[in-house]
Amino acid sequence: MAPEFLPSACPHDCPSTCALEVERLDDNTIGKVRGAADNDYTLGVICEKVSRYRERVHNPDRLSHPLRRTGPKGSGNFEPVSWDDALDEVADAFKRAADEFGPAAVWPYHYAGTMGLVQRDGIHRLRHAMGYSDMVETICVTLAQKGWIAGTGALRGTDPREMAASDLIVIWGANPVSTQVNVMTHVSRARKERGAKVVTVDPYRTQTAKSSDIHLSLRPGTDGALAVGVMHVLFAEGYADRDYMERYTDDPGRLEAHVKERSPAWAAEITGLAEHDIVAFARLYGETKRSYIRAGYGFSRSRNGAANMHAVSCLPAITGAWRHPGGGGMYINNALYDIDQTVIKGLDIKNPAIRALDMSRIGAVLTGDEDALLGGPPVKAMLIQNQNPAMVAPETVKVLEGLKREDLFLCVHEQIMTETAALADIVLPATMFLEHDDMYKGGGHVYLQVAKKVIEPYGECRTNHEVICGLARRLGAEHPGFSMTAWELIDRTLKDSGLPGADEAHKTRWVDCSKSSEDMRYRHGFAHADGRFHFAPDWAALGPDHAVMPELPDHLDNIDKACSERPYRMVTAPARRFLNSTFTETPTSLKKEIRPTALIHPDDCKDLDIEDGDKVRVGNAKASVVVHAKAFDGLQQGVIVIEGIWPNKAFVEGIGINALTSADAAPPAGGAVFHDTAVWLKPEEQGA
Ligand SMILES: Nc1nc2c(c(=O)[nH]1)N[C@H]1C(S)=C(S)[C@@H](COP(=O)(O)OP(=O)(O)OC[C@H]3O[C@@H](n4cnc5c(=O)[nH]c(N)nc54)[C@H](O)[C@@H]3O)O[C@H]1N2
Ligand SMILES: Nc1nc2c(c(=O)[nH]1)N[C@H]1C(S)=C(S)[C@@H](COP(=O)(O)OP(=O)(O)OC[C@H]3O[C@@H](n4cnc5c(=O)[nH]c(N)nc54)[C@H](O)[C@@H]3O)O[C@H]1N2
Ligand code: SF4
Ligand SMILES: [Mo]
Repeated sequence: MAPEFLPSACPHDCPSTCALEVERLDDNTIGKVRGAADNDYTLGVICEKVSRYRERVHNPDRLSHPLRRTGPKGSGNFEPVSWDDALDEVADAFKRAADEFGPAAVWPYHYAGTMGLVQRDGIHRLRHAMGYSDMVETICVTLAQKGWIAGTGALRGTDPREMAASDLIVIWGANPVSTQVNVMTHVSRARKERGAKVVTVDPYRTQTAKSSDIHLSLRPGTDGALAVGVMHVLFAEGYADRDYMERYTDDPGRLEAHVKERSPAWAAEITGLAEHDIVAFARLYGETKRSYIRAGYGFSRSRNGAANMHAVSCLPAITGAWRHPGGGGMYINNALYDIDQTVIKGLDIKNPAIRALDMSRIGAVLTGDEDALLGGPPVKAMLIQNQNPAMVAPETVKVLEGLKREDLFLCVHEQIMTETAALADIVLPATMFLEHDDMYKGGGHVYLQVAKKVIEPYGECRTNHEVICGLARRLGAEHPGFSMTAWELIDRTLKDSGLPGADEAHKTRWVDCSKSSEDMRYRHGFAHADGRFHFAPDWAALGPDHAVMPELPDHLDNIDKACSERPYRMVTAPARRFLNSTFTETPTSLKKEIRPTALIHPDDCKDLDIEDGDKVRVGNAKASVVVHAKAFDGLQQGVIVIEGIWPNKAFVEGIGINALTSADAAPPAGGAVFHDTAVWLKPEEQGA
C-alpha cells in the first residue's frame, strides 16, 4: 500500500481538538502527523507532542494483551491472560461486590484521556444499566464552567476565529503556547493584521506571557481582586458603556457602587501587582473596544476559582466590548454542540437516586471517608478507563492507599502501564485513537469531527466500547447501545441531534456548529431567562455550596493563604511536552522536560540559601516532596511553580506533586484546586 494521508482528529484532553492528517505507511504503521491546513481553526498547526505521535502509538512499552496480577498489589508482577478470562474475572468481581454490598459498591471511573464521545462516555451506559455508583466530574472544568455560566448563562463566547479582528487580546489564566497552541495562531493573525496588543495574566512568566506585550504577574488566586480593581477604573474614568449595560445587564448601578469601594490600591495589595500597572491595564482595556478575553482553566483551579472566572467575565459587559466584532471573550464553546448523548450514555435508564461520588475525592472515597461515600457502602470494585488517578488526582497519599487496598478489586483499561494500571488486579490493553472510530466536539473552536480508524489495533488491544459491551454481556446489562458498533452509535447520536449522519459528517471532515457572529457575541441577549448578563449571579442555582459566594464580583478570601508556617503559594501548571499524565511515557517528552523542578524567585533562593540545581523539600500538612530548584525571576517572591504532571516515580522520593494538593471541594459545586496550595520550602541536606 502506498503511503497516504488520512483525516483524523486529536482525541486528547485539549480544547484545540485539532483536525489532523495522518500518514499511513501500512495497515499497522503511521508516519507523519500534521494539522489540516484547510480547517480554518487548526490552520495546519499542531503541537509538537502530537506531531511525533509515532513515538506514542508505536511505543514498545504499549500494553498488548490482558494481564492478571500475580504478586502483591503494586508489585508489578502480572501474567498474560485471555480476553475471555479477563472479562469473566472482572464481571465476577463486580457481581460479588454488588451481591454483598449492593450495586453502588461498584464505581466505574473515567475521565478524558480520550475526548471521543463514544469511547469516553460509554462507561456511563454500563453504570446506569447496572445501578453502579455515579461520578461527579469535578477534576477539570467544574469551577471554570460555573463561573462562566454565572454571568453569561451559557458555555460559549465570541467565535475564536474572530480573534483576528481584535485590537487587544487578554489571555487570562491560560498558557496556550503549551496547552492549546492554536490560540496563538489566531493571536498572531490579530497582531499581524491589526497590530493587536496582547496581555497575559498569569502568576509566572510562561512562554505565552513572554510572547505578550504586557504580563501581569499576580499572586495565584487573586484574579477577582484584579478584575474588580480594573472595574473601578472603568467606571471612574468613563470607560463604562452605560447604554450597553442598561440594555444588556442586570444591575449596573449596584455594581458601580460596589466597585467604588475597591480601588486599584486595594487590588494591588491583594494581587501583589503595582497599582499603576493595574490602572494602565484598565485604561488600555477601557480604550480598546475590540478587546477579546480568552479565559483559561488555570485561574479557576482555586477555592475561589468560580468567583474569579465570573469576575473576569464581567469586564466586556461593562465596556460593551461584546458589541464589536472581535470583542467580548470566550472560555469554552461546549454549548454550541447540542449533542443528544442518550444512547451513548444510557441516560434513558439512569436512576438519579443513585449516589454520585466526587471523582476528585477518590482518595477519601477509597479510604472509607463517610462524607465522601455519601453515607453509602464502601467502594469494593472499580473499572478505570481514560484516567490515571495515581498521578493526577489530589491527595496522592490517600489515593495510593486506597488503590492498594487488598479488598478493592481494580480493573484498569489502559494503553500503557501507568502508575494506576500497575496497581490493578486486571489490566486490559486499549486501542489508541488511530485504531478506533469516534466523534469529537471542539471546545476551543466550533467544529464537530467524526474520525475513522487509520490503522489496525496494536496487539490484542480493544476499544473502550468493546470492553463495555463485553462486560455488559457478562453482567446481563440491557440497553440498545450495547449491541451497536461505534460507527452506529456515532450515526445514531448525530441523527438524534439533528445533524448529518456519520458517513456524511466524515466525508465533509468537520461540521461547523457556530452561530452567527452576533449570536456568538450575545447581541440578541445573554442566555439567562431575562436575556441579561448577571453581575449579581444566582449562585444558588449553580451549586449547593453557594452561601459563601460573593453577591457581586469580589475577592473571595477562602484560599489556602500563605502564612508563617507555609509562606509560599504553589502553582502546579501543565508541562508543555506532557498532556496531563500522557506523554510522560514518550522518550522525547521526558528528555525535554528534564525533571520535576520548582521555579523559585532568586531572592527567595538567596533567603533560603538555595542554589540553582539544589534539591529542595516542599511540603504542607499532607506530605512533602523533593524536587530540584531553579532560580527564576518571572514570578513574585512567595510564589513557586512546579510544572507537571510527572509520574510519582520521577520524584526523588517516589511521591509526586499531588501529594500536596488538596481534595477540598471548592464552592459552589465542587472542583479540584490544583493551583491553590500554601507550602513551606527548605533546602534538602546535601546528599540527602
Ligand atoms: N502541553 C499540555 N497541554 C495541555 C495539558 C497539559 O497538561 N499539557 N492539559 C490539558 C487540559 S486537561 C486542560 S484542562 C487544559 C488547561 O489549560 P489552561 O487553560 O492553559 O489551564 P492550566 O493549564 O491549568 O493553567 C494555565 C495557566 O494558569 C496559570 N494559573 C494558575 N493559577 C492562576 C491564578 O490564580 N491566576 C491566573 N491568572 N493564572 C493562574 C498557570 O500558571 C498556568 O500558566 O490544557 C490541556 N492541554
Ligand atoms: N497537579 C496537577 N494535577 C492535575 C492538573 C494540574 O494542572 N496540576 N490537571 C488536572 C486536569 S485539568 C485533568 S483534566 C486531569 C487529567 O488527568 P487524566 O484524565 O488522568 O489525564 P490524561 O493523561 O489525559 O489521560 C489519562 C489516561 O487515559 C489513557 N487513555 C487515552 N485514551 C484512551 C482510550 O481510548 N482508552 C483507554 N482505556 N484509555 C485511554 C491515557 O493513556 C492516560 O493514561 O489531571 C488533573 N491533575
Ligand atoms: S494542540 Fe491539543 S488538540 Fe492539537 S494536536 Fe496538540 S494536543 Fe491535540
Ligand atoms: Mo483538564
